[in-house]
Order: sequence, then C-alpha cells, then structure tokens
Amino acid sequence: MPTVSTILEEARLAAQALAEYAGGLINPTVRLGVTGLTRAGKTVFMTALVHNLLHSGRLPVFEALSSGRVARARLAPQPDDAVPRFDYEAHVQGLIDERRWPESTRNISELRLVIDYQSGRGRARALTLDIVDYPGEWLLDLPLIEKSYAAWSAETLALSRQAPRAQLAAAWHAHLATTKPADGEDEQTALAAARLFTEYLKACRDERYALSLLPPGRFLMPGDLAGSPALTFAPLELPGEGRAPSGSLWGMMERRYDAYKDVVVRPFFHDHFARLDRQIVLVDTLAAFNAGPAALRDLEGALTAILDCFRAGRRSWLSNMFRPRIDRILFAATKADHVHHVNHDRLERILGRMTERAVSRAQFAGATIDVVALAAVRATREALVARGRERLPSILGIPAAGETAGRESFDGETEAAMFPGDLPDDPEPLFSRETGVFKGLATADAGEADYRFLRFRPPAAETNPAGHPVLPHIRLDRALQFLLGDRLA
Ligand SMILES: Nc1nc2c(ncn2[C@@H]2O[C@H](COP(=O)(O)OP(=O)(O)O)[C@@H](O)[C@H]2O)c(=O)[nH]1
Ligand SMILES: [Mg+2]
Repeated sequence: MPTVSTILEEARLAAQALAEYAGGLINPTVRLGVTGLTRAGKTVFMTALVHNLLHSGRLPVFEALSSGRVARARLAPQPDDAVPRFDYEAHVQGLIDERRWPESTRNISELRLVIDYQSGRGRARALTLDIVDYPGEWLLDLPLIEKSYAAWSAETLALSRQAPRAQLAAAWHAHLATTKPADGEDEQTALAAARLFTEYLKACRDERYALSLLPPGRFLMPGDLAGSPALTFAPLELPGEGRAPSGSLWGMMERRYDAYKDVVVRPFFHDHFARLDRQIVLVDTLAAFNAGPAALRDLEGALTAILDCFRAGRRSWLSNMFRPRIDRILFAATKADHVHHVNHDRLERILGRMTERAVSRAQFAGATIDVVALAAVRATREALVARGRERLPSILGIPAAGETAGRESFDGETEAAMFPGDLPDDPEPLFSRETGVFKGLATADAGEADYRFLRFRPPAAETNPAGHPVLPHIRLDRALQFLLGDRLA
C-alpha cells in the first residue's frame, strides 16, 4: 500500500522531473553521476575526464571527438546553489604541475560543462553535461529507507559475526553483551555503542581487509553531522518480536535510526540520486585482490546492493516513489594501469562476474549496463622482465614514497619495474566458498600475498598537437563513448 508520504514524494519527484524535462528540450542536459567507495578513484576520474574533453586528449574510441564533430568543450557556472563546485583547477594543477594525486574529498560536488558539437546530420548543437561526484557509501544507505531498525540490527549483527569481521568487532560485541534493549535510555551508553560500532566499521575498511559493505555511510564520513544524535546509534540484540518499551534504550536507538533516514538518506535520494540520467560506478577491484578472497566476496555483495538501487523494476522497494531515469550504468574497474595490458580483459571479466546476477535483473527494467577496466590517469608503462627463462609481463612506474616491496622501500623519485601477479583467466574459482583460493593481506604477510598492487606517482603529462599538456589514460575513451556517445550523435 503506498502511504501518503510516498504519494507526496512521488508527486514531488514527478513535478521536478517534468520541469527538468521541459528545460531539457530547449537546452539538452545530461546529469552524469560519478560514484564509488572512498579511494575508488572518483576525483581522479572526473578530473581526467574533464581535462581530456577540454583539451582534446587522445580519445580514439570517443567518436564525436575523434571524428572532429566536437567544436569545443567549455566550463560553465555550477548550476546547483547548495552543492559545492568540483575543484577541477586545483586537482589538475596538482596532477600536472606537481605530479601529486588530489587530496581525498568526502562530500558531493558538481561541475557543469558545455559541449558544442555538430550532429551527425551537420547541425550545430550544444549539450550541457552536469557531472556529480558523490560517495558510494551514500548509495549503500538507500536500502535503509525501507528497512526497520529491528531488521537492520539483525542483519548488521549477523554480518559482524562472520570472518574476518568477527575479530574486528570484538570490542563492540563485548560492549553489546553488557547492554539490554529494555534498559532505560542513556546517552552515555548510546555514545559508547556508536563509537565502538564506528571503530569496527573503520577497521573493516582498512586496506588490509578492504571490506566494502559498511552502512550507514555517514558513520565513516560524518561531515557536518559528526556527534549529532542522528549518528549516535548502533545495532542492539533485539527479541524476535515486540515493540520498544517507552523510555528504553531500544526506543532511543530506533528513533535515531529513523532520524538518520530523514536527515541523511531521503534528502540524498530526492536531491541527488533521483535526478541522474547516467551513472558510472568506479570500483577498486585491485584493492580487494590485495586484501584477499573475503574482500572480493564482500565487494560483490556491495555491488549487488548498489545495483539494487538502480533496479526500479516492478517489485523493487523504490518503485513506489521512483520511476528510473537512469538509462545507462557503467561499472568501471579503476587503476588498470597497475596491471600489464594482457590482464585488462581479465580484470573486466572479474568485475563482470561480480555484477552479472544483479545486472540481468536491471536489464529487465530497461537500463543498459556495461563493464570496463580503465585507468583515468595512466601512471605506468609496460615492460617484460626476465625471471630465469620466463619473461614476465610487468609494469614500470615510480612507486609512491613510503611504499615497500620485500625489503625495498621507495622514495617517490625512483622508477621500478614490478610484476604484481597475473589475474586469473577464469574468474569463477575466485568466488567459490573456499577461503584459500589466493592469499591476501587479511590473512598473510605482505611477502606471502599473491598480489601486491603498489601506489604509483602520477605520470609526466604528454603534449597534444596544440602544445597543451594532456594526461595519458587507459580506455577512458571507451567509458565516454558508452556514457555520452548517443547524446552527441
Ligand atoms: N595509478 C593510478 N592510481 C589512481 C588512479 N585513480 C586513482 N588512483 C589512486 O587512488 C587514489 C584515490 O583516488 P581518488 O580519485 O582520490 O578517489 P576517491 O576517494 O574515489 O575520490 C589516488 O590518490 C591515487 O593514488 C589511476 O587511474 N591510476
Ligand atoms: Mg574524491
């Protein structure tokens, strides 16, 4: 049964969509969402995409540009008054002049670009492109909208009792054992529970474990809500049924959980998510390889949850209030420059395998989905390195200062060749329930791990025919063709 609030919500979204549609007839606009979990590569991707468009980088597969139909692309004033502008200029300057990666950002930001082009029939046209960069953690919050506090508690607790999470949750579980849901409400108990629960989430995200499925997203990225009641709750061990007694800890936690949905999740949904036309989801698949099989399986769970958000098909929990606008979704394995090109297709297949089941359902709802392995900024070159009689497909780059390999420690200035490990040709065994498929940092020392993907310094820029510096990339043009090609036809 739709409730009054979902009907109002739907009317509001429909009015908004209609206004934006009418505007779009005069001034065609595409809102492209760029998302991914922390450090997936959103800021680097968006910077490289805009830089390549503004300065005609080498993008052979992006047909509108390579065929010469794009007259020019230019930045335009940021349209949404309440969203910070993406700090494009600072990011480019850092990357090109100082060869340093951008500072990590923890908020939504947006940039408007206008592309003047000639249509396939030769007419002069302009396409407005609004690119919105937002944390993937916020997306993983959307399923909370229709989940009760009791259901969320039970699910979160069950997950926290599996390996490798259980060991990281020990302190929080110990505290949990001392609280009863029927106890009187108490701020200090709530604060302690929320703090220990947050520490558990943080430990899961550490690069040794690299787990992905960690809602509520603002616990890891509180922004200006840090310390507020909407962020001061945690799961409790609840009885299977019944309601929270008045004045109880249970009731207090439940209220705050609902406040989190009202203050954080719903506004994100209608102000941002429901307005997107296209979406790219960036995935740091190689970080999961560094950590081990458990991280890969966790990532698969997170990707399925993300795809559920886009699957506004008949039965989905969003369908009461949301008609899907997003008609193209691209999943991109980032940092593909960490592997030799013989591995790029394998990386794509692995990501494809992780999204496969969820994808077949989303296609049913009418969105086109694709998978690509890319490097928005290519920081390495390739080399064959002899080891005994073998010649290993390796990569050459400047490892970031502080990175180590075996006994060697890098200073951020010296180039090194390395063989990070070959990805498997067949992804299937990676997702079997056996834990020993390969060894990662979660269970082994760095020396014994099967894969070691180090961080590299950004590359020296190349120069385009007009004499402007451009950044090398891998398959960025394929991503652009999928996301925008038809809108520039
Ligand atoms: N080699 C390489 N490293 C990348 C690339 N994209 C991102 N990175 C690395 O990943 C880190 C996080 O990227 P960033 O864009 O800040 O991630 P965000 O948190 O999703 O915005 C960067 O500091 C780089 O070290 C890439 O295309 N190639
Ligand atoms: Mg960022």
